[in-house]
Amino acid sequence: MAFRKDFLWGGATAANQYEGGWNEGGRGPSIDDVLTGGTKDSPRVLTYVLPDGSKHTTTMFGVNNLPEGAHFTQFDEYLYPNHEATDFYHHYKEDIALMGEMGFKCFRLSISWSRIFPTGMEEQPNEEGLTFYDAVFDECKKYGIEPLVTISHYETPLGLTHAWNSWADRRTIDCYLRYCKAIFERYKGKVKYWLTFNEINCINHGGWMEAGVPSADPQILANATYYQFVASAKAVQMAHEIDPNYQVGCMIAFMQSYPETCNPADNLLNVQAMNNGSYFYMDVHARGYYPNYKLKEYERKGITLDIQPGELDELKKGVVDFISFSYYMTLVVGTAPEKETTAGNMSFGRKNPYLKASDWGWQIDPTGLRIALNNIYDRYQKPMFVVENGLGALDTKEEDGSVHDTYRIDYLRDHIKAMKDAVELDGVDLMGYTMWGCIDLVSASTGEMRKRYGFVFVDKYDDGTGDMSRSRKDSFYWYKKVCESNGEDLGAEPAQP
Ligand code: BGP
Repeated sequence: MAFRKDFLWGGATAANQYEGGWNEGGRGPSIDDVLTGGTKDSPRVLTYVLPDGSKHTTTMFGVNNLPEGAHFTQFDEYLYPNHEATDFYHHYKEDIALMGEMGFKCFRLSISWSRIFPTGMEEQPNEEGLTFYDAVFDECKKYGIEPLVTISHYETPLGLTHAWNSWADRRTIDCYLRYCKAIFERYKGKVKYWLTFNEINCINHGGWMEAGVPSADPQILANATYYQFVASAKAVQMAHEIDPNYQVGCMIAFMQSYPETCNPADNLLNVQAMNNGSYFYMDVHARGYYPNYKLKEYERKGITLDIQPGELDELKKGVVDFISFSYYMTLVVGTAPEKETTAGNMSFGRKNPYLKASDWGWQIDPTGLRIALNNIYDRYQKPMFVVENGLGALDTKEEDGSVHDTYRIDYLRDHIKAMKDAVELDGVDLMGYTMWGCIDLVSASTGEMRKRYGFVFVDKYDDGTGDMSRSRKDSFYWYKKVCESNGEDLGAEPAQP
């Protein structure tokens, strides 16, 4: 058998895209509650008012230099898909039962920070919020499902942004640690696996989504990143003190890229792209110090870090127990003038003529996953966890509720096969696999519902309609066999054209 006996097969979600119940149970607003819907061609926007009452919008990736006194809020004329999302808040029993039926060993979810600390700054947690996740974890236990909890998944409390631009200010470290203490103590014995920040490297594409920072200024974002590293390192130590069984990981959107040609200049560019895009973040989390290539870059750009006495030691003491990452596609970098570009997970790049792409332009590359697993394991020799992978696609629900998503099965089969080769033939240490968006949810980048990832279809549409009913797609039955056979039964390969 290729995979470990205790391999954690499952699915992944995030509260902001899945949970809904945005104004229930004492929850405060998060940075996603002021994000409208969008499409791949017309970006979602943030809505805010100025002190004179005038209404404004800005794109979330372009948000920078907002005028003084900007206050983010909802406008009646827009839909905010994350408010209701796909309503896990009221469907958690049904959804976890479906996960149990598929044979999940693991369910990755995030805790909504503003459900526990409504503005992020309270001294005491919101009991109603804590109780909700007690119920969720108890439900998981019924089915023998191990929760994997992301502490911060693109859902910083909006109160922190209004107070001091969130992670742009070091006071957020203490707020985050108060939140960690509340959940580490409360869920001791119920949760074992934690991730400190989702896709922390996505701060490279602007401060809003990852960190609630309304800025794209490199100096501000360098410190916001540093504060999160310090917070993560302290959280790792705190977790181990509260429960020595706790396993804490980092989470990076792994941007595997290739040089466009064998021109050494292209290869050098690729090394730099991999370092800046992904490895820098893994290096600090897994090794406990800033790599020289980043320190030199900061020196060249005149960027300074707000390092306080003792903090560099904290980074060393708080290295993570395992490395997790999301993997959807690969990119190409090159020095020659660009011919054709394509989209990717929070990224854009050159077109790879050897690969097909999804409906959203993400280049599908199972072999790239094997390469990524080898590269990461070689660099750190720590256990790895693929905590996101999947295909966002247009699904059609038939009248009888069925969804024939063979394209999704093909995508997942090929990626699981690549993981299997990395384990069996290359000997990497892999703990688990949680497929992204196991129950349909709102897309993070576009805010669309029609970009679906799930094994389970949720009757919810981009115009806000739908009765939220759940139905099993063909991939549901396929994944059940994968879980039951510990990855041995991947179903028949599709016939070659
Ligand atoms: C990752 C995020 C997820 C998720 C996924 C798919 O970047 O961690 O939150 O949404 O990508 O992306 P999208 O929803 O944009 O298709």
